[in-house]
Amino acid sequence: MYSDVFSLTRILLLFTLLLGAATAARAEDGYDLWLRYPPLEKDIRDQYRPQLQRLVIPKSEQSPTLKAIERELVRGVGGLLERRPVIEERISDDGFVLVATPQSSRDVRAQNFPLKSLGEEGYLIRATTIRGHKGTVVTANSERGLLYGSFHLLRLLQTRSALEGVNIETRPQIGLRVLNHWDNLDRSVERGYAGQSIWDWWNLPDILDRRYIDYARANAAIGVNGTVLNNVNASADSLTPRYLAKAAALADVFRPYGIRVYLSARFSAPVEIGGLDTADPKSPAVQRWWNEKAEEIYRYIPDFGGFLVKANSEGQPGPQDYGRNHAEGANLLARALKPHGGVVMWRAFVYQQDNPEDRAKQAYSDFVPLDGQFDDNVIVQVKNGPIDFQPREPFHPMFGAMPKTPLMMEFQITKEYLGFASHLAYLGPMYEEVLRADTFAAGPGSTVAKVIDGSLHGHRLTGIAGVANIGSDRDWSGSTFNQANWYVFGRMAWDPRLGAEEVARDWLKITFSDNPVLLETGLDMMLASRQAVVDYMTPLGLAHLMATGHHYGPGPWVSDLARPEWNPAYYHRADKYGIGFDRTREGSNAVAQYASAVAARFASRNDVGDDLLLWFHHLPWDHPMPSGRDLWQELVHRYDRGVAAAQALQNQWQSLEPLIDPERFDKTARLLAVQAREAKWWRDASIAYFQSVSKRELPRGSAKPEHSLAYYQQLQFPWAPGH
Ligand code: GCW
Repeated sequence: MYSDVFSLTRILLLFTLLLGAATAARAEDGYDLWLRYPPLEKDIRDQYRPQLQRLVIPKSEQSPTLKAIERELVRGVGGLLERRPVIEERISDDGFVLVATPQSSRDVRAQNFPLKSLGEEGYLIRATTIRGHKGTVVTANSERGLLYGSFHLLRLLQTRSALEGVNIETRPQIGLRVLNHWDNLDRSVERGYAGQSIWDWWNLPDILDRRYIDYARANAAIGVNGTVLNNVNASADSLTPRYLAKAAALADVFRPYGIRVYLSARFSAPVEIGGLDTADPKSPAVQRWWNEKAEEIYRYIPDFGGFLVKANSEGQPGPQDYGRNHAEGANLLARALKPHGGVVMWRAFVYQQDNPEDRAKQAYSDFVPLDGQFDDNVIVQVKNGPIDFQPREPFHPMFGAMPKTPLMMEFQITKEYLGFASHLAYLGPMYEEVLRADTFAAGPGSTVAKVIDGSLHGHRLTGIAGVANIGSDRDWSGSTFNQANWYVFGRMAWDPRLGAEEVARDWLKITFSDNPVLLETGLDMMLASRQAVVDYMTPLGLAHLMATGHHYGPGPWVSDLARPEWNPAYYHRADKYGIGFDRTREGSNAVAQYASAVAARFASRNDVGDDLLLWFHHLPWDHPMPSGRDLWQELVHRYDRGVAAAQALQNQWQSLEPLIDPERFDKTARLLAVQAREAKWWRDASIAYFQSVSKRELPRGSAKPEHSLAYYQQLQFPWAPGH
């Protein structure tokens, strides 16, 4: 079966290659992501051409990865330089690119490159002279390393970086770099705003869409090495033989690209598809069921990565249904996977119905006491902030607080709370803000990045997940700029110390061009965009003010839902006197979940900073702000500032029209118009509401909301996507 699928894949690849030739002539519809290889500017092409004339990739017949590398380099170099490199067996002249491990090439062996520290996935790209010939070597300890190195080489060309004297050594700082698809078996995508699921579950495994290969290429190019195919709100059917065969077909396509497949496992699967009457982790029958299930899965997918589990969260089943804790639940699955080398990614996104404790505190309360009780192939997956992917949250207090347990980061790439696919919000600055946040867990410098790359507490199992923004839309992510969020996730997963700006610059060059005006304006737009969204939706540390359920648009007035923490009013606590959630000792004392230096800063009105002020403090409307305004005026000011920023994005983009192809220009322009309109809607509705509570006059110069509060309150969006 194995080799069959491989030959199928091969046919598919050939097909892709043929189609690829046609793509070049096609309009710029965004399909190519960062795998765009249109001809570079002539002077740059002329510089590169002599350096990239021949490709030397010693390979064995069986290696699909090396074939993928060769195809990509031929396509990439051929496209960018408008000249196909010749394929050679051995270095014969100057201008070679040698892609080989020390095992596959005597020339590489002879150079004695320092590969030890590069691990299984790192690589080295170096300008060198071999037997008198000048060229470039891409080398690594494994073919996967060569794959990543080859994509990096292409990136050097795409960003017009010099090859002369090039000397790059890099390895990923985080082991598991995975996308989480919240994709359902009916092809709907929870919180998906870019069409349907790209997984055509119904027609798998017989029909293999060519998108699967392009998906794998795009991910390999940024170093993503795993994908969880199905929604964490999982159907147990994903674990039935019928669906395992489908997942296996995808795993076969992804394997040459270094991408492993994982599945979300429903905790109650032994009952639902196993015919048992319990899913209790202490039941021997349940344990046996999971052990056998794991064996079965590995028969389909020999390199299966493992399970992602959402348990006892928002109605999902879990160990607590049987009086067991999260560690007991996670270990049940971990023990089934252990003999096969799989891991369990156990989510910490939990909050309980009827638990009166501040929602921001509940995950910590549930998990931190379990530190040290998880098996060694369990990694706990923690969202970046303690509530839920809000435009801005403080870092999650669990980071740094469980030294004996590997913790992985969960970012959301899809913009559930940041304007869906239509708003431009480059998430690089948000990821950077979280990764660089100092937990002080082991003194100053204990950044979140160091927690998740394992260096702070000496963990070898490390990971980072991004909830994908990928769908069946032609441009994959619903807009060109949304692609940048997938891109920056991958780049920062490889190196969490990278800056958002640096990645944005690369992305702009690859996606559009290296025109200096375009770069400057594009960077400005991208770097300002997330703060703009914060300002017009949830300024000053406010959170969760979105409308109910679908989370589209403002709903700060909502206060009548069954569970308190579903209500925006629970989060902002605005009344006649003031606004904000008191999380100091006088309030919920959530600050105490942070290391003392951080707790002291968050607990201080003066030191916490404007960005998180109302997250941690309930303050009177006339509280004086550093700007000289009072809190009410500052709030209105932030909303105004957000609207102005959204308008600025629109104007800046207009100025780029001559520099951008019509198709991508036009779609982006239309989306930016939507954003500007919706920013104003957010601002007007929020101010109308907060004014009805605060009874304060609008500051001078600040426009009255366009409509009455009642108008905004009656708007309904029953068909909003992703819900
Ligand atoms: O952000 C919330 C979403 C839910 C999601 C949940 C989670 C998959 O609104 O749609 O469910 O978080 O992360 O589990």
